[in-house]
Amino acid sequence: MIKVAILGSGALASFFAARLHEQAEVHLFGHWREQLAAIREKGLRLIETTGEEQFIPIQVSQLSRYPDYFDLVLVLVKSGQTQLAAMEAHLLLNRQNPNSCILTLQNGLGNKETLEELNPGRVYVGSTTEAARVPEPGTVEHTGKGTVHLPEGMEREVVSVLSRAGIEVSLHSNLDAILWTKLAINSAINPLTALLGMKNGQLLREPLCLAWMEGLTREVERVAKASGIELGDRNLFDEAKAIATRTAGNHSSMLQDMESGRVTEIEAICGAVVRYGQRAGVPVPLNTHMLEWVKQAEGGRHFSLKDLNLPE
Ligand code: KPL
Repeated sequence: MIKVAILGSGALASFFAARLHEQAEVHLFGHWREQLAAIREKGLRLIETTGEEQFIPIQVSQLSRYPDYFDLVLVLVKSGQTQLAAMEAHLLLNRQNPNSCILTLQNGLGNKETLEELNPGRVYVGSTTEAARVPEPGTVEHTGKGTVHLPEGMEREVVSVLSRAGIEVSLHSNLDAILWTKLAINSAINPLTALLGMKNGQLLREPLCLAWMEGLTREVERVAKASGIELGDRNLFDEAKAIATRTAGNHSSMLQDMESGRVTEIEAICGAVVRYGQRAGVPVPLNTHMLEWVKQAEGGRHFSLKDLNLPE
């Protein structure tokens, strides 16, 4: 049985642990004490999209007990914790197995590079549209069925274990297009929902929010093209609206972070657009505003629609 370490203890980490536990020897390594204590005590309560529930025994483990042990390290920590995850993955990965690898499915850009500094040649980056939330410690609710997008060269055993676990996997020759599309969707949905306390679908009913979503995605499109990313005929604004429609009732991950008082992933999302924009010489005023405002909101400032006038 393939040995899988999952780094993270939030919604997606818990969801993937629950899905994989029958197909792999799964260990969860995280830092969210209440969540880990609840899982240790009673198992993880999984609520499916159908409302069905079950308790799943998940092994919550300590890093020092499993050096050089795992064939796959799945990284699902918030992007601000990737540096720490790189060290943890370095410790846990079984380097005797030439096929052992690290897979990040985190939001934003830049995580692969951070993980690779300590683990060169072992890191794959993918993307997922699975959606989940933790309504209370010890419980994970699957709020939207999605896909795991992986590069074509991904280790076969990893593709196979995900598929056997009932997760839809899609392989891509041009994963960059997927990653930049997800970046555009995240930049269009996450900061607005986090600032305004809105569910994803509410954005579509506010003309001002739609104008922001259009402007934010157009900036990502321009930066991607200037950075040599082949987006084909994808319209990133349409993709963002489609995801907001499909996940209308959900709180975005950034709104969930804001509600729980956690640092958000704004640096890996709008921050990444700003950094790539500077490198490519493309101005991105809207992503720059969102980056600044979400940081202010993390510091306690409250926003409403009237604070979000579009810059000239
Ligand atoms: O990935 C997301 C998130 O909440 O982080 C979606 C659902 C796509 C919204 O941007």
